[in-house]
Amino acid sequence: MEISTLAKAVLRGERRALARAITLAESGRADHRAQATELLEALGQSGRQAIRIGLSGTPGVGKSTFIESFGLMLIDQGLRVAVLAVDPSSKRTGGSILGDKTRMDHLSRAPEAFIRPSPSQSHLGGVARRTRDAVALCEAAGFDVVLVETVGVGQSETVVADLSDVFLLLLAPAGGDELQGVKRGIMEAADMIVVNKADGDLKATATRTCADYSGALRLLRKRPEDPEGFPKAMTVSALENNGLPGVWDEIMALVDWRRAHGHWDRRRAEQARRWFEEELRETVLARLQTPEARQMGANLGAQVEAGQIAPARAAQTMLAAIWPEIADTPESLDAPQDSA
Ligand SMILES: Nc1nc2c(ncn2[C@@H]2O[C@H](COP(=O)(O)OP(=O)(O)O)[C@@H](O)[C@H]2O)c(=O)[nH]1
Ligand SMILES: [Mg+2]
Repeated sequence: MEISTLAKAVLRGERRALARAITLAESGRADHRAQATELLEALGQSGRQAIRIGLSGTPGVGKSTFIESFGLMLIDQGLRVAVLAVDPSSKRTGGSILGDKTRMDHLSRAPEAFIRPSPSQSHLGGVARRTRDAVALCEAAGFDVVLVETVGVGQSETVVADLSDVFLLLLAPAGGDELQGVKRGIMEAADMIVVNKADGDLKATATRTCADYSGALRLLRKRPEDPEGFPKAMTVSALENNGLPGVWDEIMALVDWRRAHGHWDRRRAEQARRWFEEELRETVLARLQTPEARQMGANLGAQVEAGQIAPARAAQTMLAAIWPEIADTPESLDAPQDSA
């Protein structure tokens, strides 16, 4: 299919075209990636923006249940909802959302929804890039809200926080000591902490947990991108469908405030810059990791160990072979790593 034809179908919001476009973007093949880039460029002018909501939480906390209830509520309000997953640990057969489609039974059957499991690839950088592209494709397809779910595995929350406009941390009700189990970095990235399962026997514990986190959030450094009262903690019951409109209201209050004060655009601009820098790094590293490059690197490394060649000379020799264009300026690879 022509890229321009696919672009038009995506812009019309056709879910099959969107799925196909995401498959292109997820492909490891260089020609597919080139097509995906061409497609994203063709779609870049659409000017459509979704509200991108990142959702993180440990397995069992109720992410899928929350997304099902929350997504259906948004659809009820006339919105179109896309759900993407980031799970660096997922294998082709066991993608987190795929196994969960039963939990999202109603949502997955709604014509206003689009659900996509995590790409099956373990390398986090690759997953991050593919998810970014998938989010951009969903935006171009006219989805109003893009929910990006991640299980709390290693650095995947950071990836999701970095591609969302609003980042939610979902927690379960728990005793007092549990607070320490949440990594500080995640707390600092969260715009809202949502304590789920505030129902039945768990209701009182949920309320207490929520109060604990409200207190903890108040102790964090104040961020310029937050209005009064944020980040904030709330309780919900995804199962009994309680408190979800309140979560949406707070998200919209935050979004409106950030838009009005320039933080929305600034955050997106900063994200775009970081993605560019990452893409650059990934591309350079990929060039060093072809089988030929690895072989050459192993040989040169052995020579360096044996004292037969100076490290700098070995590096230059290797670059001259695999990347003649930049071999003259090896110091350009020496740029300081940013902390992101
Ligand atoms: N009591 C209660 N149970 C819930 C709630 N939300 C989810 N659960 C249950 O928690 C378990 C894990 O839910 P799931 O959505 O699969 O969690 P995930 O692993 O984070 O996606 C399931 O048995 C759900 O029925 C809730 O609001 N209240
Ligand atoms: Mg799940």
